[in-house]
Amino acid sequence: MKYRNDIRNIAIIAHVDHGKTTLVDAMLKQSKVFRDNQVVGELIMDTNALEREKGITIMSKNTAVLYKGVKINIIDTPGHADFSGEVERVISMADGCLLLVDSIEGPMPQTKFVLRQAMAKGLKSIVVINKIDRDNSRIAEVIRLTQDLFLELATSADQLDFQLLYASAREGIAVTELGMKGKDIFPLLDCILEKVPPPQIKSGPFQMLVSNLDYDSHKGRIAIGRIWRGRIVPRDSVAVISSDGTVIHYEIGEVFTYLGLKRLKVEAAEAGDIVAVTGLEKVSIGDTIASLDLLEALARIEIGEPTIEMTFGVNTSPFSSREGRFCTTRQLRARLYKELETNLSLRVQDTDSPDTFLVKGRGELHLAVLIETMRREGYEFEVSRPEAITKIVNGNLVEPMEALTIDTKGEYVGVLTEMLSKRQAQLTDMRNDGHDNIRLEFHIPTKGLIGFRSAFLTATRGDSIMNTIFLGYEPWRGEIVTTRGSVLVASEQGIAVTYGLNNAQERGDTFIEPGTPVYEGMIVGMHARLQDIPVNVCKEKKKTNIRSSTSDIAVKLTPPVIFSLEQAIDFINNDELVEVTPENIRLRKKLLTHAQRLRNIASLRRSIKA
Ligand SMILES: Nc1nc2c(ncn2[C@@H]2O[C@H](COP(=O)(O)OP(=O)(O)OP(=O)(O)O)[C@@H](O)[C@H]2O)c(=O)[nH]1
Ligand SMILES: [Mg+2]
Repeated sequence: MKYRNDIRNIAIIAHVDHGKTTLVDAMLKQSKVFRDNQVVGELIMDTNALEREKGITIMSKNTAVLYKGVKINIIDTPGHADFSGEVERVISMADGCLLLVDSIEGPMPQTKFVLRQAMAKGLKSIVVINKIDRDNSRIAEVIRLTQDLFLELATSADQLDFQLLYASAREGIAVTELGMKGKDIFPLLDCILEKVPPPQIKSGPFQMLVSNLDYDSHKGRIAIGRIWRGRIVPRDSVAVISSDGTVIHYEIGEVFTYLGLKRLKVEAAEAGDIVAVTGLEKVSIGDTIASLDLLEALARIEIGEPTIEMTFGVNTSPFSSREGRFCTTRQLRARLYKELETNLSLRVQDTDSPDTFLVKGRGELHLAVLIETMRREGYEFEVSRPEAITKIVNGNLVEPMEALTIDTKGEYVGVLTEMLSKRQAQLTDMRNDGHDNIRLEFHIPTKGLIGFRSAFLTATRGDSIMNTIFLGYEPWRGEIVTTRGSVLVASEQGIAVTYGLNNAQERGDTFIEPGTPVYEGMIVGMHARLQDIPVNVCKEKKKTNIRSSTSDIAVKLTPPVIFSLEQAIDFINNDELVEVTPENIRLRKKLLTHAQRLRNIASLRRSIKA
């Protein structure tokens, strides 16, 4: 077997926020891929608008640096569990991985998940203890926990032999020994050259696995992936082998490799490199592009299954088609099915109702990001409450289970355990570091996590962190009694006014400002009692001739509770919907009139009795 020493392919993997994208910044900046006066900023690879807003990576991306004459192809991956599919999608392009571990948090659930992925693909690991600049770092313990993790996951002795480095991605330094004074990131790059095996070159007819797709309005569809065998030049004749074995012939357009943030047009590329090629009109992630001389498909990319589902439907509210550019069933359907091309862990299904689609994802954030992206593109639609996906296995109903890790303070432990026990969680571990930092671990059905995040943030005043990871399916544990209170529902269509809202505020908290257009059935507030209350928020004060000196003093409303999209999805019950438009997020009852809702309750009661 031959190797090419001029390339290394690495994936950067870790738990969310452990500093992957910041480390890529340091590598890009110090390897001088930018002009000296170029302003590049931070988290350079997080190019997507939502990534920048949320401060997290959502999609895996490729870049490359040149160091000592070697091109290091780098794949930055997301660390949030909801985007695990992105790690699975790209990991097979790499020969080695940088596993980042935060010097305070230590290995977290997603650290384990991604390391397992890397080991399964036989990647060589380099462990980088990151954020060593932070006060209170507990490096010795973090190393011990990381070693434990390797012991737990390794399936062969050589997987236990990992190189250890220490870094501050933010300061752009890495050192091989603790206590050394770092000045740059080069020790890490040297380690990559030394420890990550160079890619093998298999000679023979061209063969490449497509791991990503991109689109360019001039060049059309761009297929990105690693060449496993042979070489490619522009205008080569190739075939795309798709999942069902269909073979389509194409002529390659252009061929690109990566350097920094650019794609460089090249005259040829060879096995071991990561390339982008144009000219393939129909190609999907997971397909093999092969030379016509040997039509051999590579193993397809395996992606874990989705765990939650919700419906996306055409907007049926009285305000439909006022704010969106794309509002029809046809447009919604086409957009959802198009998403499947790149969002591999997503599933879309038609339902009995032609206006409604069932969309399945890896978690609430996974679906919320899709909703937010579509709304910004101009789509208008309505979504239902997310539900855990249950299955029948050997005749038994099973449901997804997750491990929930919470880092909190002693004062919140009581309220958290109480909230979680109502959601069918079981405490599996509790550790106190002696400084009142407490880590709680729970085993919880996915259904118990729906709506939990907002309650958690409120209960701990934003002072704690929670993480979840999918464990597997277990027997169904029964319904969870909803813990949410009821809502205030607009009883009339019109414009909300201060007087009406003030009356509503005597019953509970309101969600809208005066001047907001409302329709009958729209949810305008919440309260703690059991039954929903219709309120007329458009009601004006009766005009009288007699001026009363006290009642005319301007009423001061309590500021409304405004939900983010994720909070809105978290909040609604099964008989409610979130209406999403480019301009607004409204909550509504599925049945808009009070009479319809009463009839529905009555018929539900009858069917329970029967
Ligand atoms: N103190 C300190 N903070 C760091 C360091 N590296 C990263 N951070 C901070 O940690 C936060 C998360 O960094 P990112 O680089 O976005 O983390 P990530 O692993 O790419 O996160 P995801 O892609 O969302 O999984 C940012 O606020 C960084 O500034 C470091 O070495 N020291
Ligand atoms: Mg990142």
